[in-house]
Amino acid sequence: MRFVALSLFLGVASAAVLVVPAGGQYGPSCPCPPPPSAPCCVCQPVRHTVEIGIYDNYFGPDTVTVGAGTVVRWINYGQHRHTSTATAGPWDSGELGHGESYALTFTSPGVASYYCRVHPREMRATLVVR
Ligand SMILES: [Cu+2]
Repeated sequence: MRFVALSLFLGVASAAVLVVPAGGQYGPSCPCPPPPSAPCCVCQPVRHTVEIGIYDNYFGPDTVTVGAGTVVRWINYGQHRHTSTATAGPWDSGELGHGESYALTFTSPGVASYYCRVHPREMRATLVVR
């Protein structure tokens, strides 16, 4: 019975999220204006974004823990070209120049090691998704 009550509560909570008043947060890809305009689509909630810096020649921070559903964005602040490349293969940003970035959404828990293909010896880091 407790579980049922909790589910109902969560149902009410998520219904409330759908009627965020003007000024509420909407995803960058959402094409429709916020209420009170007539709803034209279902807007996705804004995803939490975590930034990881790429420098010459290290990732900072080199170990990052995020919650499932988080967008992780690597930004190259260095002067040289670098990559964010998963050791086990799930992603490879390709070479990023100064100021370029690469973003992924991590939807399920796990631990991934990644490195820079240009500087594989010195640039190594870990991403933990909980
Ligand atoms: Cu590099």
